[in-house]
Amino acid sequence: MQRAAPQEFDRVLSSMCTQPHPAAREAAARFLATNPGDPATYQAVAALEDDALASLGEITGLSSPYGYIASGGTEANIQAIRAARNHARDDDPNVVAPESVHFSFQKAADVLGVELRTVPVDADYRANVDAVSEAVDDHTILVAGVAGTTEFGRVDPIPELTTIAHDVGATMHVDAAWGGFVLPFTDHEWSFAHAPIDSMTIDPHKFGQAVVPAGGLLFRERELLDALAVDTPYLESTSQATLTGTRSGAGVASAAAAMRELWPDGYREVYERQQANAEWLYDELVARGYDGVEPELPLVAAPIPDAEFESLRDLGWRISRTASDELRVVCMPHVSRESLRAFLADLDDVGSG
Ligand code: 0PR
Repeated sequence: MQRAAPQEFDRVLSSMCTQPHPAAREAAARFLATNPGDPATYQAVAALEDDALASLGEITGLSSPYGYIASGGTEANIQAIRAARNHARDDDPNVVAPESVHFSFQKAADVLGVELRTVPVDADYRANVDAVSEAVDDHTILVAGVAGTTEFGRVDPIPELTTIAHDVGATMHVDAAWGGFVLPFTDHEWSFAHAPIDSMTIDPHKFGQAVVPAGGLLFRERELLDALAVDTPYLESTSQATLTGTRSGAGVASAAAAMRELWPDGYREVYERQQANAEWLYDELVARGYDGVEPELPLVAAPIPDAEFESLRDLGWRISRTASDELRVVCMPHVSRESLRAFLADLDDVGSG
């Protein structure tokens, strides 16, 4: 029987996933056959989920977080909106978010029957505060800001957005799915410690170096988590707040292990190395005449011609482009300076510069 080769990470430059930390891999293997959806039966993994939540609380400035380890950012975003909707009980609910918001918000709006109002970003790809302010009304149940956008790695003005949300009685949600494990080492105001935000998405399976699937959903107040709970009559535990039923114990155990191992020093080292890589790559691209977008977090975007993009893909580089055709290089933990040098050498071969 032929076996498929495992993913080679050398040339993966646009993914938001990475090689899991060895401790995360090992923990995942040990908990493969467990189901945190049934905590009374699988008690060891349920205890690890508490550890993982406590770590996520430390990372995001929340001393007693409510929430759980989700399947990823999509589930966490859907559930944050669902919690806000159930809590608000509005007959015509809307959600206001910058247009840079991840496409999981469209899925959420669709499954939850909520109107999604996306508003323009400013010239530097951040949520335009005035536009958000104009879009909210008495039926707004949630305002979202992104802390580390998918396309440009930008951080929205979270404190300002929080004020707008709370002025109309809406919940404030921050999507830090990708940025959450690097932002603690920057000056950005993004977390529960910087503004009275209500909920957050932060994914261990991205910069957290856990195995897939491991997302994170956090609430400041128990009320919002409780707004998700349904009764579970035949289980020992009496209610369940997650969207999925049976869940990956491997994801949960690996998230707990990765954070135990890496927070804070391991994550800081990765941030510093990958931010330096991103800035170096940006300078190299600009020196070659590409009109790059300055990396605020470890993500570089630059418009490149179709032909060059296709040639680089043909050479095996796993790269993608933004909606406006900028090449995106996401400097995840597996991306080395050496591989960026090799990428630039290939770009020089195929490019006009
Ligand atoms: N929020 C933000 C800010 C994101 O960037 C993403 C994913 C999500 C939410 C959704 O997270 P899940 O994919 O865990 O549900 N952003 C990446 C993207 O859509 C996901 C990705 C990851 C894509 C790895 C490719 C890949 O190889 O581009």
